[in-house]
Amino acid sequence: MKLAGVELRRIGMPLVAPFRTSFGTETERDVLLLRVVTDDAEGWGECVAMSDPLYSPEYVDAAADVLRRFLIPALAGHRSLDGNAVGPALAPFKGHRMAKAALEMAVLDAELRALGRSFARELGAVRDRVPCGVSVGIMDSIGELLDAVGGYLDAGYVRIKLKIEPGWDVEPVRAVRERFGDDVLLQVDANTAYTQADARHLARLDPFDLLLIEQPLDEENVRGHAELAKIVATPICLDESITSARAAADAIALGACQVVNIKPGRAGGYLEARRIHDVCVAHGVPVWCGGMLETGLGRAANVALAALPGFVLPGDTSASDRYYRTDITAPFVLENGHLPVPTAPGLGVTPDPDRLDAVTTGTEWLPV
Ligand code: OSB
Ligand code: MG
Repeated sequence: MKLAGVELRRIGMPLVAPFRTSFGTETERDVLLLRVVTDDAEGWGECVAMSDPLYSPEYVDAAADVLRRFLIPALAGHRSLDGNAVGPALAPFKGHRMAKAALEMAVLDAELRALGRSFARELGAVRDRVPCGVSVGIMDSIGELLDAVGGYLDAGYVRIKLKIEPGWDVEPVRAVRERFGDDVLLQVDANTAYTQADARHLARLDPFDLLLIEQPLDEENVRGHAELAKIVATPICLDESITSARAAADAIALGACQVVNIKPGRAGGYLEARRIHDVCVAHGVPVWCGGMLETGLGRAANVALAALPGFVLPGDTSASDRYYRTDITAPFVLENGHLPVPTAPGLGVTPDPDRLDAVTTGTEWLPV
């Protein structure tokens, strides 16, 4: 394929309810979409960077800037562009993995649409539907939390993840266990809100039989997680720290994680996400697919990834209506706690033009 140009499109998607984590509260998802145009086909990419650099160093304005100034121009001269060629072409530029991932996703989508092959088939999916969990934000009260969790369990979600932070950890976990019982698959996510000095406190979660505790410590404190794992019996799962297959290999070798959350955006793309999966499978480390409040585009690709054999735990691949009243694609709807893996070429979904226009806050055409 030869690249003709890329459209950057910024959209604002109001969330059905505010989503509070230890790093902030989100009420509207500010998303950068990419539409790559080649001589063969068009493809869509979704950048998972958030408005502010609070989860990761990336943020939407920076992603748009690095794409415009460096990443898209780097693909300009390429005579035989395909998904596999994007990573090496962008490798000279340090970091900016979410921006790179979005561009690779869009090129891969164009390539696969041209070939008539799905993301699932390309990545190596072995399932046609995936079990889904849901990530539940920090609430103002335990009562509100129990109402939210009850609603998600009624909707069929097979696993609950509670966001935690100092002051909102043992009590909400205890309350959910007391109300909904010991059979609910339950885990927590701290988004780096604790330090190693909190080890004894985090061990107080052990009696609640959690599947895992996700990223309690700073992204760069991999060794700290290995130390924590000696004190806390609940399995440690890393999210923010796992920025590549190499980072996964190092964290596993150090004993810093017993489980890995795989997010393609954080790792620079779906192809690197698959390599993380492969490293984890080779080490017997279970993985699950994380989420970044994606629209139907990113969700389609995540669901395809989650259908790979090493994804043995339910992911944060929730249905469209957990996030948005109206998605930009045909909505993903939960069926018995599962989402179907798209089978049509490429992502298998396309944005609805009217819906897209209704949420667009800006577009920019970048010819190459
Ligand atoms: O840490 O997993 C996280 C959302 C935004 C940024 C980071 C995280 C999350 C979630 C929600 O937990 C996952 C989802 O439902 O998309
Ligand atoms: Mg997380």
